[in-house]
Amino acid sequence: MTERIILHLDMDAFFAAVEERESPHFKGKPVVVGADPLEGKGRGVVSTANYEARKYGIHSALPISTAYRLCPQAVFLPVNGELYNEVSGRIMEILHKHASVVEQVSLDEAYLDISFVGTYRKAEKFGQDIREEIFERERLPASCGVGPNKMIAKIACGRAKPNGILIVEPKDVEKFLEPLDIQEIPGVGPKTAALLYQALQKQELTVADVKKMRKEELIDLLGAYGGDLYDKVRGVDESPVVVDEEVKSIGKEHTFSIDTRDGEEIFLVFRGLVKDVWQEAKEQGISFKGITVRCRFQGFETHTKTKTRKEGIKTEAVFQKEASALLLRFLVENPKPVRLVGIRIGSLSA
Ligand code: TTP
Ligand code: MG
Repeated sequence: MTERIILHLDMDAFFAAVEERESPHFKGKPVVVGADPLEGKGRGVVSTANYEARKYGIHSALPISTAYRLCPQAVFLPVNGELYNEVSGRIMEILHKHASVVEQVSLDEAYLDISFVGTYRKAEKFGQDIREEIFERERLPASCGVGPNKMIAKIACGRAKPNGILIVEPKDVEKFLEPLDIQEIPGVGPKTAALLYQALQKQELTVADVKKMRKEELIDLLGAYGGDLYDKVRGVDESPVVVDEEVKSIGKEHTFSIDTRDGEEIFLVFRGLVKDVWQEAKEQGISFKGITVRCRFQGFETHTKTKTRKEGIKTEAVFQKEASALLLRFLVENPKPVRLVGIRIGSLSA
């Protein structure tokens, strides 16, 4: 693969930053967005906290009752998903204006393949210009990481936060990674880390420690992922920046007026969406193999599942069956109330 230059952009404390922008008198105060704390008795979790609130140990996914205990004087706000969605759309538009290969990963995060700029010096200027444009237009801080692949760009962006930019040139990649905790490598969660600690008889491991392991050892310990990890600790990651197929595909979604766990209601609405998408695809003469189902739970946690069949989908019944099976998996895996369901078709067949 020829040498690439990849940029990762991620907004700082996104939901909280939007709220601070909307209410300037929050400036300097700890702000927590998420479930209602109900004076410490509330259920649900923190969606995000601004950097001021993070000083108290508050972070995403923490029970809201714990957040209240840590900092009862913080400003606690509900999640205003529609607003963040709108802002996100405008930020993504800015990115699309400057690059054609943009992969949006979440509301506030995207990868850009900016190999076209040619040099890392120009890449730094590109990143700074984008951060400035976002700030000028939206008054929101963004951080950027730049490197030869997605993994390095993402880790660099995390280390540039808040409101910074970090460039890691190919010659510096290994030096950059070596001192980092092994859990900074994407895909190494607590379970993988525990297996590695056990194998190396240590309580903590850096990338440099894991780099000493042979490829076979890693594969024996972690299966196929061991092979990937062998590459990753060496700074190698060939995954491409995947352009969203949205323009070519058809999709529909529905936001429930009240978050619900009523399976009958969820499936009734969902079957309607699937039917609409099927009709639209027929009208446009589009045949397709891929189905993506999106589910947003209370707290704005959004997930997608995709299934691509070998053959095109020929009947509405098959489409309904495949789509429902994906949705059912969400409901089985996550007990939270559902806020939104969506269906999208992709992978168009010839
Ligand atoms: P992140 O980019 O992970 O976090 P952040 O933007 O709040 O903070 P930073 O990037 O500076 O570390 O997530 C983006 C938004 O997604 C976040 O503002 C709120 C939402 N979110 C949740 O609702 N639940 C979660 O568990 C996480 C991680 C994020
Ligand atoms: Mg962010």
